[in-house]
Amino acid sequence: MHTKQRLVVVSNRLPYVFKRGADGRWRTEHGAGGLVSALLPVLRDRGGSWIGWPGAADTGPDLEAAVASAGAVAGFALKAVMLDARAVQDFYHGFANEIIWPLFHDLKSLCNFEPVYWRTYKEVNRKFAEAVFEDSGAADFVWVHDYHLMNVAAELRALGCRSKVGFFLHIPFPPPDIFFNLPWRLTLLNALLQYDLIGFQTMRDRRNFIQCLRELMSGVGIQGKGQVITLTADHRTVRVGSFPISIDYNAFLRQAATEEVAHRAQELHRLLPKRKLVLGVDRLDYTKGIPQRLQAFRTALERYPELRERISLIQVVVPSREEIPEYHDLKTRIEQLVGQINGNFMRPGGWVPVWYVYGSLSRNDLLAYYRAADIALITPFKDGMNLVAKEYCACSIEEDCVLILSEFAGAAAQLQRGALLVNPYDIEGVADTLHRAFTMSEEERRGRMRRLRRSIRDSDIFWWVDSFLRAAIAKDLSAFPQPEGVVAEAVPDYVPI
Ligand code: GDG
Repeated sequence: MHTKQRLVVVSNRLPYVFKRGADGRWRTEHGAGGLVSALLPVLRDRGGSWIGWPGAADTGPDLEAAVASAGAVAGFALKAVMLDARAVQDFYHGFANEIIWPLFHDLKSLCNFEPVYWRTYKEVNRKFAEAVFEDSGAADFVWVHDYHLMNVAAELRALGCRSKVGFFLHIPFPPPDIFFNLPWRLTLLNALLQYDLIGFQTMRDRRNFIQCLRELMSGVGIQGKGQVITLTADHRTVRVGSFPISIDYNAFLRQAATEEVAHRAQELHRLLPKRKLVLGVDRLDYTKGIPQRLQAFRTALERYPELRERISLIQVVVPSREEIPEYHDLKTRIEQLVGQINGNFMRPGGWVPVWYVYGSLSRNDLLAYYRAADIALITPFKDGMNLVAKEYCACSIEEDCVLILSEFAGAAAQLQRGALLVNPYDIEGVADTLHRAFTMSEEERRGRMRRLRRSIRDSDIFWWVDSFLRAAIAKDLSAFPQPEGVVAEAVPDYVPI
């Protein structure tokens, strides 16, 4: 994009959270997360706007005014797309979370292919497109985010929009045998091809997308190789790339080094003394593999008695979608397993094997857990990237700790040379890897963690924003290196016993 080309960011949620206070007035909170902190300076610098849903089904002119004044403070325009309760139900809870989320995470048995969800998805995407069209000119670059808004470019083209439009998918893209279950598969692929640039987290996601195109559509041409390639389909040229998202490494490092975080981390070691701390941090979600991780921890205690009293698992579960039966059942299952493990192994007045936290942590507390943990155990069945893995490494200032990571997290493609990769379904394999991490020499721990931190530092969130925006206009597509160590396919390096 030109140096000062206006940027229009479009995401399901605005970068601010709007809540009505007891006095009836709207309160505005800055949204957390790397994406928001990386894009705010770009928007302030180039000018532009952020379009999204303010997150409240309770609409009205006073909410629009609250959104506009939050934008005035932020230094760029904020524009709300208002959704009524039915749209939130059928588009957000329905199509996005009961169809695309499970399907794209390879869990098709959890999908509810309700036709009304698709109709509402199209309506809501049209509403977003209308807001973008009103707010942008042909010279602007429009950047649409994530699976809630895959149809926006198609709706924009139908309105006559000629801007360049890019799309980034934060979750995985499934292989053909999974994707083909979607009743609206062809329409959705055609809709994606209306973007000028499509970004995926990994080469694997990009390969899956291209295989779906090849198997469902005839005459898709592919030119180039490397991080960004060009597709020709139906007289359109579309760039497709893999851009592994990252974190604001320096901000995590700085905050982890504060007195406050160091003090809280020491406090954790004082409460759980003379043992190694293993950490899991996840939103309550069936893709995260939490019950299987607990089973692996139990298996490790059974197979390796020397770990007893010398290791504790801190499992933080952040509440999410609890009103949905699958999530409620998952929570019950996790709590049963924690109870069983503690019941079987706990010693009166002493060691607690699993320290379970159900709730959202403050950022300082989260960083204190990262700093205190000797081993991070991150075992999703499938994950677009997994930022917790990168944040853990950034906060591991002493560099004396181990990352155990699922081979099915997008982050594995970049971090496999420093992390211990595992198959999250292989309970005994994960247990053995936990033992390996526990007994690893200090030299190996430091060598691996240094390598991980270097790769994350060198390709942080600012690198990610810059490489996506450059890929939209670059003349020479061969000049897009992947972060250090990225491989097309991550493979575990443990040998099952
Ligand atoms: C998508 C994809 C992809 C977690 N617990 C607390 C807390 N967190 C923060 C972490 C981290 C974020 O939440 C979770 O990051 P994930 O990477 O797991 O991603 P999601 O936002 O769920 O979703 C994912 C990502 O998009 C980016 O493209 O990596 O694969 O699913 O930043 O720090 N923060 C606080 N308290 C907590 O208790 N303050």
